[in-house]
Amino acid sequence: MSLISLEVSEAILCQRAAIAEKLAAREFARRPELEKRYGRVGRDKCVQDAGYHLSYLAEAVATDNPNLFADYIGWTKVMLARRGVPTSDLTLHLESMGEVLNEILPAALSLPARQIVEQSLLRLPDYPDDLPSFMGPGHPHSLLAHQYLQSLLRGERHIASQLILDAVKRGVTIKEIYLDVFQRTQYEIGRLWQTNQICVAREHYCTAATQLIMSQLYPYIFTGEKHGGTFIGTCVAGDLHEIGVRMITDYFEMAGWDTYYLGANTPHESVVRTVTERKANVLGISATITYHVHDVEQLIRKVRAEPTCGGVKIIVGGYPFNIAPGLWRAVDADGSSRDAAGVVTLVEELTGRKATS
Ligand code: B12
Repeated sequence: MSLISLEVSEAILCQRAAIAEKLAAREFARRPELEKRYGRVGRDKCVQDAGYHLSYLAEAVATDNPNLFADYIGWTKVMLARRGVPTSDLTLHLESMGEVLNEILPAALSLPARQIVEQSLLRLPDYPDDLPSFMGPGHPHSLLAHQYLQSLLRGERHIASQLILDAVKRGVTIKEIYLDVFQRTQYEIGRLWQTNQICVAREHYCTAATQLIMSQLYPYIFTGEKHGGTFIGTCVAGDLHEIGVRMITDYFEMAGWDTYYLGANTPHESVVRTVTERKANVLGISATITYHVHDVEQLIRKVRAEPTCGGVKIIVGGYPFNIAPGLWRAVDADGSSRDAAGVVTLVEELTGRKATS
């Protein structure tokens, strides 16, 4: 991350509240019908959303990665379109954002940020306003995944659990269940929420059920021979998406590693202490929300600065690292893998330790 990019990013974050307020005021002044359509609550929501947009922008600027913001704007377009908000409102929002950045930040700092906003504005008409399903019939175990998802959506987690346990008895591997069923259905649940077809409570139910069913598979996971390496898996502080790194940790366990899974939102100091205490060989850090990428970078800096963590290899992953494939280098990690399937090979290359199974 270059010094100027970090300076611009920090300037956006320091002034985020002021920029968001001014932005909402400008939009509502320019389009008086917005007040009628959305009212006071809508206006407060607009300020809040503007704050989120600026956090994503700051991250794209800090990492010199305009795609992080562009991807987010594509996501926002779908989110809004499926809730009846026309794309013209988003266009106005981005135009106003460019202007307000120009007015609040010094010219040298606002320019790189405005360029990123303008690029997204130009691409906005090409972004789709809906998302295709993740559940097409051509995928491995698509029938099982479909039945699993439908059971969860009906609120029948006992049936979902039975489907999985029966599949394992038939010889479907844990790795297949993880990626072809759990990961795919979680992505689909996210799509259903994003496109306004299920509410957040249903997503919570499905996610909690999948975590429960993953635990039921543990007798199949903690079985193999160990080679003595230790892996720690954690979400970065602030990030609540824990299933991805839990899967990664379980893949390590199945490959012969001793694993230590910390779950969601772990404070940085605790991660550093745990790496020292467990004498970890590899630390895996997960971030799903793009505006947590700088937290990943800070955590890595803290681990690398601690002499008692010397020698630990650090790998990163999660949504932002998948949409921006070189991003792991910008946070000073040793590598990344887009999913659990590639992680063991990656770590064999980094550490020379071969999987035991
Ligand atoms: C469940 C869920 C939640 C739950 C998480 C609960 C829990 N206990 O985990 C809750 C409700 C807390 C949540 C909250 C939010 N969420 Co959410 N969530 C999801 C959902 C539906 C599933 C996540 C999941 O379980 N995925 C399954 C796992 C297996 O996949 P994965 O995480 O990609 O992991 C794989 C790879 O990425 C990689 N990987 C991951 N980590 C690591 C680490 C290493 C070291 C390596 C090598 C690889 C690696 O390997 C993994 C295994 O193959 C996703 C949809 C999606 N597409 O993922 C949305 C999603 C991620 N959430 C989203 C959003 C917007 C949010 C919120 C901001 C919503 C809000 N306004 O409050 C908050 C943010 C909270 C926070 N501070 O973190 C958006 C993000 C969109 C974007 N463009 O950024 C998504 C994509 C939904 C959507 N389609 O709109 N969410």
